[in-house]
Amino acid sequence: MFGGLKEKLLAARNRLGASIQGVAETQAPGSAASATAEPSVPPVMQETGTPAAPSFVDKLKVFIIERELIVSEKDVAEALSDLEMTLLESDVALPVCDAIIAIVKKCLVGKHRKIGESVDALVVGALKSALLDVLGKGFNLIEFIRPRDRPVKILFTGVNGTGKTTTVAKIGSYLKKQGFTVVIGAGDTYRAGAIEQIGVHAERIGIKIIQHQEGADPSAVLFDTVQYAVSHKIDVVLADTAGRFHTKSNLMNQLDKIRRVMKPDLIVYVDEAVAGNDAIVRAAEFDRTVGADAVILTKADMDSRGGAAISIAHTIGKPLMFLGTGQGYEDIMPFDPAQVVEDLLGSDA
Ligand SMILES: Nc1nc2c(ncn2[C@@H]2O[C@H](COP(=O)(O)OP(=O)(O)O)[C@@H](O)[C@H]2O)c(=O)[nH]1
Ligand SMILES: [Mg+2]
Repeated sequence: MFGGLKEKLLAARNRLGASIQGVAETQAPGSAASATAEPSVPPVMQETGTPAAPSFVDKLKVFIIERELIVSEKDVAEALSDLEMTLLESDVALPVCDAIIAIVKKCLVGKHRKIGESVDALVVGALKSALLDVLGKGFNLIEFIRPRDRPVKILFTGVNGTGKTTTVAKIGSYLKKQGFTVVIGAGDTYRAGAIEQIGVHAERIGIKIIQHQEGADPSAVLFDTVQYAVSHKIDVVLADTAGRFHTKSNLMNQLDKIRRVMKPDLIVYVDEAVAGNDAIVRAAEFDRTVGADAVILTKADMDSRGGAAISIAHTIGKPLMFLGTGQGYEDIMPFDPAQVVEDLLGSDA
């Protein structure tokens, strides 16, 4: 997941580190700093027995800041513009790139008195703060459900084929494991085979489903689902819906009716991570027309660029709640910004 982005961030981190190391060397009288760095690099033994050259990151890690270091904007300008290109190539939205660059710059430019810290730690710290800032806090579904009146009604929306139905099943299974009772409403009455598809999922995960005939009014199905949940004291209603494009006003009106009839506590917008910027544009449109309280990005397992996941919370101002990571019911993970940043920058890759 996001392997391409991880690799590119490592390269950007190296370039930033190299420019700061250059500054430190020129500010150290007689290049004393660089002299202290070299001998402490342990020679890494390869399987052949010949010592391998230490990686660039290793060199930066042992390049310790030994005296006050002053970094100017000019010193890091080139490396920052490389970072910007890296982010744009990874499908990170432009305003998010700008926000990341501004924070990294703010962290790096100026006086550094952290004597004893490595140049690499300085750079990684700056990148981490920037990523954490744009990723926001995430959204804990369990904490959302727990204190609310029953049933807690969750409506899933989005375009066709992005993984809504699969996600409804995954969330159903996840909530069941957490001890909640769940009912699913088969609100996609539009696409041929959709009712059967969600029916098969529901049976496999052992969750009750409420369904009408193909072509029925989805508002009526979901109204019945809520009634069922009320009379059976079910904790959570998961409402599947037909995929639709925000440009089709009749279908968007239908969604509006569903919203009025069902009165969801939470509207979840589902899209696929692989759609990159398209997912962000669509999410913003859905949020504007029917509203969205949280986002799920599916197919993160097939997405190497990571741009949508990095950009969506900052761009539309709604938290990313889960990432879909495969086709199985277990393949869903709560989106934890700290964990994602750790995965992207934590080890040397
Ligand atoms: N690799 C992968 N495939 C997924 C994921 N989520 C859904 N899919 C697949 O995407 C396809 C469309 O899913 P579906 O739930 O029918 O989408 P819907 O039209 O939005 O309801 C199916 O083949 C799913 O198995 C995911 O996280 N990873
Ligand atoms: Mg579906």
